[in-house]
Amino acid sequence: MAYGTFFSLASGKILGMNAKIRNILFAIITVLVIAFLAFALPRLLDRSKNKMIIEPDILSGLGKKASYEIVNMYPHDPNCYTQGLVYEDGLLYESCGLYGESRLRVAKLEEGEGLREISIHDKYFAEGLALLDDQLTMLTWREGTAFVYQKDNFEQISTFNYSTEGWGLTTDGKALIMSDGSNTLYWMDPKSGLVVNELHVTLGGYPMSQLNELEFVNGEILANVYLTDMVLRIDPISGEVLTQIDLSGLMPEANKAKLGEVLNGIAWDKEGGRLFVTGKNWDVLYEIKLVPSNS
Ligand SMILES: [Ca+2]
Repeated sequence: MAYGTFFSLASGKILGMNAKIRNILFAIITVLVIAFLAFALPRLLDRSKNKMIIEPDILSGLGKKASYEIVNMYPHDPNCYTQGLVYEDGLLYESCGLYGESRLRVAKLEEGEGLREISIHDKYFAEGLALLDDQLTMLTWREGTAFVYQKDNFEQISTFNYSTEGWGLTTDGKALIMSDGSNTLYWMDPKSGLVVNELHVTLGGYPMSQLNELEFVNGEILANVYLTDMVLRIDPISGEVLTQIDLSGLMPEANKAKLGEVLNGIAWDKEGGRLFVTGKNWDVLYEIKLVPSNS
């Protein structure tokens, strides 16, 4: 039986409608099917395609303590007081802090030279940065304002407010995850900034504070501990520190004498399985591999 015949018989019998109404109904359903095929289906397929990315697992098997091996070194803007660092498609997006010097920039990984840069108003101290759905969200330190920019042209789309200090920022692909210098991480709605969950980070039952720049890797969270060479691997459900990663030895000589020019900035290439780290005003950005450590 042809679909049209079936539709006519079924709708006529069940709904008891005349031919005109049936034709209108048929037209509406046809339009809805076409609309679904044109708009919804490609998005569903695209989502399933994104889910097909197999993120290389670089964290399992590390144990309680880990160290690193340098895989590659790339140039980094020594004038950038790095606060947020994100990698996507060969590009590094970075927020640089300090009052009067804050900037948002993007550079090719291999070149370090800025492809695009915008200055942030003098009254703001730029902080953490996250990339979600082609939008960059950038925190500010004590100003309680987050700025949302279009990834491609740095056009400002919106702002939202939050009540704590703003330190690090990353995303699990749905929510933004923020640090504020304490041992608490905040899951926030990316549009409103409303806190939807809080996680208290502990090591052996003790709070681990000074959590700074963040990166969501393999379903877990990596966090710089401010003023140290330590990166913590954090269980996003329990808040427990799974691994203490010692990155001492990466800081360039030129930065050692300057207070505050510490390790800060973690970025993850989830397709290539590459982990990048740098520091405030460092002239180098490292690709590193994490290795178990007994010391
Ligand atoms: Ca990051």
